[in-house]
Amino acid sequence: MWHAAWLPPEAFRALGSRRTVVHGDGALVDTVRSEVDRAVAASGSGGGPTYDLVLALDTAEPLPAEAAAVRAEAGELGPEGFALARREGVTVVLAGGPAGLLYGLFHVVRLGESAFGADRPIETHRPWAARRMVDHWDNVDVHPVMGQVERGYAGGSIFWADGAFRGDRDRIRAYGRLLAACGINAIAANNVNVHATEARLLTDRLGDVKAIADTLRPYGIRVHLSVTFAAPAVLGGLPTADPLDEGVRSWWAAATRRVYETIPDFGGYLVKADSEGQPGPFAYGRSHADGANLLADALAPYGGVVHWRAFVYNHRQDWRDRSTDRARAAYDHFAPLDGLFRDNAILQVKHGPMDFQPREPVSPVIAAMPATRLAVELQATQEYTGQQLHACYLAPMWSEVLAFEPVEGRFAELVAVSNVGDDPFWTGHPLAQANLYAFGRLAWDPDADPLSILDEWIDLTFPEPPEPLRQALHAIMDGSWRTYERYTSPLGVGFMVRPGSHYGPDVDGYEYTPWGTYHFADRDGVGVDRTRATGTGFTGQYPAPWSDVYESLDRCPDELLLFFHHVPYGHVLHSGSTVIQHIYDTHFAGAEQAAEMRARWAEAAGLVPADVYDRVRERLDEQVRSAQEWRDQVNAYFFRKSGVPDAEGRRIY
Ligand code: GCW
Repeated sequence: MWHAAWLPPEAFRALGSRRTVVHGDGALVDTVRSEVDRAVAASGSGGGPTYDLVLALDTAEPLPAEAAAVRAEAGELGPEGFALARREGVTVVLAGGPAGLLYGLFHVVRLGESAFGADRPIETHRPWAARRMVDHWDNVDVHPVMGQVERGYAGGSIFWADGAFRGDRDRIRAYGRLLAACGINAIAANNVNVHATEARLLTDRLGDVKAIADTLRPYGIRVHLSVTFAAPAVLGGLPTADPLDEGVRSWWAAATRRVYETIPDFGGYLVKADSEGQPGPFAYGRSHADGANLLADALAPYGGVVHWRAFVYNHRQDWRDRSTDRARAAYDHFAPLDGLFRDNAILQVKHGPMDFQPREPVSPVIAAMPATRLAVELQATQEYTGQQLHACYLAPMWSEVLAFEPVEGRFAELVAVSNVGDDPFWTGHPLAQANLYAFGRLAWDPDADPLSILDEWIDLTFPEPPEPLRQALHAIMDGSWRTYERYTSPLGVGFMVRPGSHYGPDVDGYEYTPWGTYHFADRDGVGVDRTRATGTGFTGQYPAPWSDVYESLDRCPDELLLFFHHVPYGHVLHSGSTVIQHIYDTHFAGAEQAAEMRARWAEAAGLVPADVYDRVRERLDEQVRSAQEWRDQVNAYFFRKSGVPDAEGRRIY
């Protein structure tokens, strides 16, 4: 069996002990009914002559008087929105559509007893974005290098094993339930790197995709598929995959028609093209707008969308060539195409210009394409943030990204790379569940406070948590992203991870590789000069005032200094410290904080189930070990390069 994550039976206690009536029809309303029945059955009560909770579609006829009163005040709810109020001893959830009723139900679960206490004024909830999606980097076959799940740190895939569909519908259904309970309504079921077997999900393996879609549908989740741009050639035997070729266009039209005949509510395609070896329109001298529009046109008759990734850069660059800057690539490729994409083409942009580092500036692409639908891609799977061996609560980082003023309102949806696998705890590290939960909540409301989200997650996952447990969890998780940042690469410079696995320190691991991920440390200084004045000019991709803030050595925020500037070790930060002393101080502090996290977890002993306790403790042991390794390698490296001793005389090897 698997861990209940944020839906343990106890979280349904308040609901299950009430008498509930459900008004409305349809498959999702049936799901709501079955959730209520299950909660009632588990609590062994729920009887009584009157009702305490009304869950109603606003179109249901007749509506009980309490719900009609809410309808009179609620305003436009939309298909996924709902209103909640409590008056005279009855709680009402009124939804604008069946999915809204499901979200309203899970909101009642979140509220617990407080949904049934004192009167509550009407509150309305509507998702900020219509699509809230997770992308699985799950392979169907076990890939010789990447395994079953690329960058997966939670065991195998819940969908695929060794080339076959696993067919574990109970697990997939349980997954759908978890996703719905945090507001997620779409998934991509396979890796964006589409290998030979995965390509066939579009054609003769479509039945597997249908099985997943059928299983997730009762929880309001639509399935999308990663496809290879070369499909007409590799699957259809055409001589070309040129997006402007008529034969290619009809091939995609026919393939897409078959998909919708099989899965009428299919979400659409996800494409990684001309990126890290995946095929794309460049081979035919066509643009990425041509490529995306080809698929958008095939999907349009059915209301489908194509998510087209902007992660396009030269991964075969020469480290000797200082003029090529990977950070520039997405903007250079895509900003000139603004306005050329179809309405149902969504450009999916990683949140930073590089690649999911613990600290990056926000991608300038997001502010540069006002006439294009954009999705911002976040990475719940902790590729560069401790691989689910380290506790690293990412919502504070994501919130910073989403609140960055030039990008606010510039993107239409959020996507996260999934951190889920067939591990009993879903995410390897039980505390990493909070990242998936928080992603869903932020995709629903990007302004939500990450620490309040964490409290929601704590209350659901550990129902009625004793205060010491809540405090220990906050002590461990609230600042865990910044702690991770402290003991890894300094001041926004990024990478310094072991090539390939991306786990653990290797300061020069990427310094002379073709991947474009350099720090340029020498005996005098460190950092990448990305200024317009003397560097790669990347700062010029930002709108004012950020183009000037980042350009200026004085104004550039400390945490991004080495992303934008190459400075001497003695350069004084806004904090008052020198760069070299900052490196030493943060690395000693970060490793110490990791040890404190482990100490705090001891307080949770006996307050959480033993299997959760043990799993987290094991992982904290590894985090402490790894943080020390990072500390010692990074400090030794910079001490040896610079020759500058630590002002506090601590041990550097
Ligand atoms: O972060 C990098 C990963 C690759 C991944 C790629 C991408 C799916 O190291 O494993 O490939 O990004 O986002 O496409």
